[in-house]
Amino acid sequence: MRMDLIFVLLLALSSCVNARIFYFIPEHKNWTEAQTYCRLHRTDLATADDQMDYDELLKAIPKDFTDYVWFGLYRTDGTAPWVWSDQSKSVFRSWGIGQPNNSGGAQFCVGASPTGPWNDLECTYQLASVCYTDREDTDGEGNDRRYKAFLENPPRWKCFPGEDSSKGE
Ligand SMILES: *[C@@H]1O[C@H](CO)[C@@H](O)[C@H](O)[C@H]1NC(C)=O
Ligand SMILES: *[C@@H]1O[C@H](CO)[C@@H](O)[C@H](O)[C@H]1NC(C)=O
Ligand SMILES: [Ca+2]
Repeated sequence: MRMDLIFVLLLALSSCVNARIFYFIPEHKNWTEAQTYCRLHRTDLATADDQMDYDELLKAIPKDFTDYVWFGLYRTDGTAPWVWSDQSKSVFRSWGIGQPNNSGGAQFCVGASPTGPWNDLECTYQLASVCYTDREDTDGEGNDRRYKAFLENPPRWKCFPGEDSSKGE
């Protein structure tokens, strides 16, 4: 195989790795308490890089659960940008229709509906939450990660769950 092609393949593999394991925390906490808990027991409140990552996050929520859950997105006031608890640069967003609406002027933390859409909420709400750990922390072997493959018809990249030959960083 040509070297440049191998390079492209490796890049694609690493960009497709699901680097996180998500954990549902059922105890109701305000956003700050949830953040403290996640930083103490896991890595941080959950970050999602893309839809596939977010789908994994949602899978951590029990099937019968219907309330919003806290994850890592928040802002410090009504005009500040939305940022992630772990300082991730992720631009992935999943706002529900009409959200964020900063209803009442103090909705600086984001709740994820178990069906996917986000709503900005008061950080004082007591909700369940989702934490994450870096997969590398628990699985140095690179097993059970996603891999990306090029499909020819139609030509496209597609991510698959399963074994991944790259070790990731
Ligand atoms: C803001 O969104 C909430 C939740 O969806 C909704 O109940 C509320 O009516 C909205 N408030 C305003 C002012 O649009
Ligand atoms: C969360 O709860 C703690 C402990 O009761 C409190 O000190 C803190 O101010 C609360 N934070 C928010 C954002 O509600
Ligand atoms: Ca709202």
